[in-house]
Formats: sequence, C-alpha cells, structure tokens
Amino acid sequence: HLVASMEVEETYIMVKPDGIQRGLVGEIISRFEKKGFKLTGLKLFQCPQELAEEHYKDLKTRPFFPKLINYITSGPVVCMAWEGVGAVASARKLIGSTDPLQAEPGTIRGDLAVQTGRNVVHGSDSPENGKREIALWFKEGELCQWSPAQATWLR
Ligand code: 3AN
Repeated sequence: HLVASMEVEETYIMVKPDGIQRGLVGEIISRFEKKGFKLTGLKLFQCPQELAEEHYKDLKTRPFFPKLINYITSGPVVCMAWEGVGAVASARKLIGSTDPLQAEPGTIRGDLAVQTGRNVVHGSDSPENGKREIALWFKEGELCQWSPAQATWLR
C-alpha cells in the first residue's frame, strides 16, 4: 500500500542487468526525469557479490535468494539517487508491481518487463531504505546537490 507523503525524500533506483542488456537505460531514466524528480547520483557499476547480499539482506531466507544474487551480479547495473516530494512511494508507483504480469500498463514493469526474475528496475520500499541503499551503493563525493534554480541562463 502506497502512502502519499509531502516530505522531500531520497530514493535509490537501479536499472538491473536485463535493463541494460535490453537498451532500456535511457527510457527508464527518462520516466523519473519527466515525473519531476531530481537526479543526485548516477553511475554504471558491476556489483560485487557481497554488496548484492547486503542490499537484499531482508530476502536472505527466501528460496529465490541465490538466483536473485546471480541475476543482480550478472552484468553492470545503473545506480541512481533521486530526490523529490514523496519520491519513495511515487517511484514505486512508476515502477509497478514486483511481478511484471501484475504490473499495470503505463508502469515501467507493466510496459517493459515480463517476469519477476527479470523485472528491469529496483526502487527503495521506504524512506529509511532509500537512505540506507544510497549510502550502500554510493561513496561520498559521488552524489551532487544542485538546484534547478541554477538554470538562470534559461531566462
Ligand atoms: P520489489 O523489487 O518490487 O521491491 P521485493 O523487494 O519483494 O520486490 O523483491 C526484490 C527482488 O527480488 C525483486 N525485484 C525480484 O527481482 C526478486 N523477487 C521477489 N520475489 C521473487 C520471487 N517470488 N521469485 C523470484 N524473484 C523474486
């Protein structure tokens, strides 16, 4: 259940290896840009096993855990930090249900994915996890704070 928040939040969004292999990186970034979030971190990254296990530690006891770790480390991912009002729940809504067959058309998974084990994108499930995951995937100095108001050259 998605609870609307008026707080400015940070969320960790990641294009998974299948998203990169299928050439969907630009399309996925574009959806968050167009929604009105602010990009504060972005990199292409080959995820080591230990980081994948830490990221998904809450799923450690699930039967699909080894497959999930293999999937997420099977090729580079695109790591992103996005900021915005209610960004965590809002991003989850743009992403759609975990199972792409249940995801509504119009969502990233609903439009672009067909199976849970290849669902092209990750988004943090709470503001706490947003902070935790950004700290986990980005080093200090890799994040940038900037303001759209800096674009005075537009006017
Ligand atoms: P979401 O990514 O929608 O937040 P989670 O956090 O429940 O979903 O699961 C994390 C990831 O684990 C999913 N994106 C998916 O890749 C994988 N996963 C979840 N449930 C299953 C399942 N039943 N079978 C295989 N993989 C799964």
